[in-house]
Amino acid sequence: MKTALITGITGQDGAYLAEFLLKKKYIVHGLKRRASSFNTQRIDNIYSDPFNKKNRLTLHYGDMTDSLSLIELIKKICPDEIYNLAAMSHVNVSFSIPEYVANVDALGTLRILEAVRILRLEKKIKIYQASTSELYGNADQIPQNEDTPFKPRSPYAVAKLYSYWTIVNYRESYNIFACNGILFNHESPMRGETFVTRKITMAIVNIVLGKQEKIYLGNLNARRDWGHAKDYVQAMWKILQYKKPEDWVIATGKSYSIKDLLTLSFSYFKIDIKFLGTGLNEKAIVVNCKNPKYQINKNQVVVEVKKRYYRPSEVNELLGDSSKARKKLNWTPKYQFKDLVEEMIKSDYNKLKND
Ligand code: NAP
Ligand code: G4F
Repeated sequence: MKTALITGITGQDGAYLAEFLLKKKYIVHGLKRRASSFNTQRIDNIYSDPFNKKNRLTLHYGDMTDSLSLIELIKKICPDEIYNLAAMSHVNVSFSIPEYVANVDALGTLRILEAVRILRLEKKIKIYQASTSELYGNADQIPQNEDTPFKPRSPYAVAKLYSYWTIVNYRESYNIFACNGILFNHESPMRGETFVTRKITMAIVNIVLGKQEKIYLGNLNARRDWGHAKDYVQAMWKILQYKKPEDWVIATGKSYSIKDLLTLSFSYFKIDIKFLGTGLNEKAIVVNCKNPKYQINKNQVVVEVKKRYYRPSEVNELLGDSSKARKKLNWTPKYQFKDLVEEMIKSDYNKLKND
């Protein structure tokens, strides 16, 4: 039985990855930070009593800003694999708390690598680092692959760039099996509620349920390569099973705009929308609602743009070329964009209809 440590186990990816590894018969340890209210909802379905002898999932308090807890934990567990997923992962929020983001998203990775080195576990532990397509910023090259130069555009992306190169440096300097997964956006019903996909699926459900009139958004013209988190955690595992440590782009190879996402999401409820205006004056109105069950009026404004959701510097388009992973890891995403959006809407509908 292999043992894995997942930092960020309470997040979207951590929850899917823990479930995936438990199915592969791993013993799974997760680092969770202390919060004043429960932060383990995403893993409730796989959590069992720690005193149950068959239990293979254990949570430990710790924090990416606290070297001592990381060293102590890695020493105690001595895992075969570490998946470093913990991060302050919201790009827009990173402009408000850049120093904290550097501490967690950049130095946090250094702390993990140093813990492994100090404990002389370089030969035993493989490390996966949650790198990101945000590293590319407004890249000159579309699509982006492992050779595309990085041009980070936010404190989040700059911190992740530090982590990216620290992983490469420790691999080259100390021969640690350390890899970057450069993952493009991936979503799911467990996506955080302030990321644009989930913000939109929840708001549209609330609009058709008559609980909300419209949704306020930022840049509607940004494009992202959206995949399903379930497909992407499988790639993380495959990256650590490959014969040598390398860096990998994981993406679907298709990009859509925020407007595409809105149009598709409304169409799930048989509502047609139309966009009017530009920039901060852009909005979407209903042109047709084919389902009489919903109290939606023709010409109702359902989307408005607000400056507060614009970023000081935006990444306009991300589109990934994951040919390397498809060829060498035999990884291909199973989910199509439409299926992903439908799954998120259905899940939100079931959650919100009785609220
Ligand atoms: P997420 O849902 O925001 O989860 C982040 C996790 O990190 C949560 O468990 C969070 O704990 C934990 N965390 C934050 N600060 C911490 C700290 N100081 N100490 C310990 N734990 C801390 O993010 P995700 O979508 O699962 O993404 C996982 C990783 O992949 C992140 O590093 C993200 O930057 C990266 N990434 C994500 C995507 C994507 O599209 N999802 C794409 C590329 C890369 P709480 O639950 O207590 O908040
Ligand atoms: O959903 P988002 O906040 O995700 P973003 O910024 O692409 O970052 C996510 O993916 C990265 C991988 O590329 C991860 F590294 C990162 O951790 C995170 O998971 O925004 C997507 C796009 C942006 O262009 C944003 O400007 O949607 C645009 N947008 C427009 N209105 C909005 C909104 N984003 C948010 N969150 N909220 C809005 O109201």
